[in-house]
Amino acid sequence: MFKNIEKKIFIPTFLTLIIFILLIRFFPKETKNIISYLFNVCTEKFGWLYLVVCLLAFVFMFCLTFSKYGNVKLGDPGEVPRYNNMSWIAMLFTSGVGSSLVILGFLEPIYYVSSPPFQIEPFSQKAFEYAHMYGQFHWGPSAWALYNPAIIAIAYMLFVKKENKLRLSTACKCVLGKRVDGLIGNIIDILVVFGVVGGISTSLGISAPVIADIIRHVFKIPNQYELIVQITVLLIWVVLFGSAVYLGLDKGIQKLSNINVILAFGFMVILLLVGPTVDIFKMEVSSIGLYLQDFWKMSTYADPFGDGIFTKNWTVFYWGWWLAFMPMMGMFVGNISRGRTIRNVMWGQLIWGSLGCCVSFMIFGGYSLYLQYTGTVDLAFILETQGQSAALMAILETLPLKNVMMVYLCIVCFVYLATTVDSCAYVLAGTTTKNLSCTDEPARWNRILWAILFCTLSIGLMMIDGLEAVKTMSILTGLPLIGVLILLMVSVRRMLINSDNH
Ligand code: NM2
Repeated sequence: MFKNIEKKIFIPTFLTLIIFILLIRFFPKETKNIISYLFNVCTEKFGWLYLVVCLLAFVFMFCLTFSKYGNVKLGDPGEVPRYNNMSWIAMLFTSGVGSSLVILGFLEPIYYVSSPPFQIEPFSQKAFEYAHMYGQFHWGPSAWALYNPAIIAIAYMLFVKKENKLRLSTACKCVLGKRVDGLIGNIIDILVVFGVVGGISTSLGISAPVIADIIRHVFKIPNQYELIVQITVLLIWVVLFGSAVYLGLDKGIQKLSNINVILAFGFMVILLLVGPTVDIFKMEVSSIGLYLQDFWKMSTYADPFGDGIFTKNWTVFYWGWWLAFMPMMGMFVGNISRGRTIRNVMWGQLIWGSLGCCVSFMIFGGYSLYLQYTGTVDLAFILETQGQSAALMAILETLPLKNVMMVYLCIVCFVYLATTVDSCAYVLAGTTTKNLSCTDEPARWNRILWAILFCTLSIGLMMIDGLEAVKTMSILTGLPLIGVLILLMVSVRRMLINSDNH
């Protein structure tokens, strides 16, 4: 059973995570302090770097798609794409985003309106305008661009160079040469594992408590069962995800992704129709203008003369989170993109990924800002005094058939996160398996083991409580991946230039 395991990667990462979980369990206070210290160091000292690298990836993507290399096929000449467009888009979208899109889609604009960027007066008209738009920036094209170098590098290695390993280190081969098989390659893969675990535990840490609270509310389960319900939620996730694993990539993840898109779309349409439809459209039109006008300003807002709180808490956190997801998305989307051209993958990713997020923020954010603006519910106050779950429930309480809508929202979140957890575990198992070809699937026990591990980690993080700890997981694991991303960009460039000479 363990014969095919890459021990050099599996053992150090697995042990570190177990130690970390034990630390959280037995020294919660001390661990929380260390996490808080790390959050400050990363955001204070390196915040600017996250901004630069994100912009770099964005520019890189444009240069590449508009160059002649955009036509390069990630596969054999004449090969048709392995998945049809609909399924491909559904898979790339649902693996890249999870339930946080729904939860933060509703709540993030409320955080922004009470503490806006650019020294804007809280709750002013301008604050509302920016609040509706800013989430779309954090989930928009520049963020999706962070995934591209990894996707292209992996797909090129797998389907053009016919490399037999589903690993991020392999994708850096053009720069590192033989060294990818040595220590440097191992370090890259270890960083990948930490990144994936960090990214997904942020998602679980944000979503699980909120969903558990909604379930408790709908089914009137008393407060003292809070932790039990949270753990049950995580366990159901593992089961749901486990069955998709059992069915494999084609039957499992593909089907679940399609269901995911339909459910999420249905939820948005209902909200748009029962909500203030015209106001939501007005907000969106204004947000698009504001986005285009302020794109460069937002991308470079390091806030050197201010306290930098907005940047640290949001933009840097987000770029860290997207970076942490980068290896997973690179390997996963790279693997499902066989037979497509570079331009097709890049635009597909950018347009459909950003569009999906943008529509979610337009509707969810628009609805909650409307409630706040018209004074129907003081969400900002509820969010500050009672937390995310209470604020989300206050939003859902305003809907017709509120209990049905709450259950519907929970189902959407479940499926959203199951597809993400699923792809993460797939990638982790791939990274920790020896000689895995792109047509093989990593062992099921390996994938389920990872899923159980990050659920345990999330339970730990929930116990030490606090959004900061949850956010730090991504910021911290995303930081070293900045180096990997730069390496990947250089690697893609070299790969393509070399292909010219052949
Ligand atoms: N992002 C923000 O739970 C989730 O929505 C995961 C992670 C895309 C890096 C999203």
